[in-house]
Amino acid sequence: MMDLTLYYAPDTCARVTMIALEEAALPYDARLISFVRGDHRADWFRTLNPRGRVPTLVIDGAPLTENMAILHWLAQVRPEAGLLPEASSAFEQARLLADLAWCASGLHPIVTRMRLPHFFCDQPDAAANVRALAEAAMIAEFRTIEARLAAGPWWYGERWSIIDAYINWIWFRVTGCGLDASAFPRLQDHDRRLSDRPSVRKVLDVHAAASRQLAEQGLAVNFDTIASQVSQGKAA
Ligand SMILES: N[C@@H](CCC(=O)N[C@@H](CS)C(=O)NCC(=O)O)C(=O)O
Repeated sequence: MMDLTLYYAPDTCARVTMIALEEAALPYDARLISFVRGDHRADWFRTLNPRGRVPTLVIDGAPLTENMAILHWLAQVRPEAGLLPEASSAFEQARLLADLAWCASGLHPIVTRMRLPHFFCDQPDAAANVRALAEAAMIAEFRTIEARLAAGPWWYGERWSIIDAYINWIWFRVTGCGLDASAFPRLQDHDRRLSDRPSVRKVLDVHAAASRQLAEQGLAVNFDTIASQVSQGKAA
């Protein structure tokens, strides 16, 4: 039996990793970290992940970082969980990696630009433009996903995969910061169906409880505070 520890923060992309662990039915220890307290910048955490990010999964004492690598590894060690479709050639395997890479390096950075536009320009007045450009890029991506969902309920048609959880986390993040969901009825339906999965329900409950716990300790992430700290040069 492997010893697994997942470092996560509520509502971050570590939600996708946690869903993958639940779907794989692998026991793991979930360790909540606080961005507000600066846990991710602490030396102990940097030894696990020098970039100070979640998710970080420690496997028998060895850290693995980058969501796409973690998800790919989980799909390989637990093929029976069906996190990704079976690949019968190197080419098919590479195409699955392409989808994971698109989520992590194509979609996720747009989320960050929408939620934290002030991190991407040194002119406070221009943050609204960064946000508007990011939103336009996200809408273009969602149009593609919406069109693909016409062929079946999930990204890979009739079969669910971890790509669906990744897309859904992106959806949750950007509809949660003002993107109008009404133009994307299939993505809305995808969200409803995904939320019915026991793994997802469980992880949403864990993240909600973690958010409450941090809020009670005065450690809730406040995006307005971050924006004002950035404009005053106080945030990293
Ligand atoms: N490329 C990384 C990005 C991970 C990432 O950006 N995680 C965010 C949460 S969604 C984080 O830890 N942010 C903390 C920070 O940037 O200081 C991955 O895909 O795992």
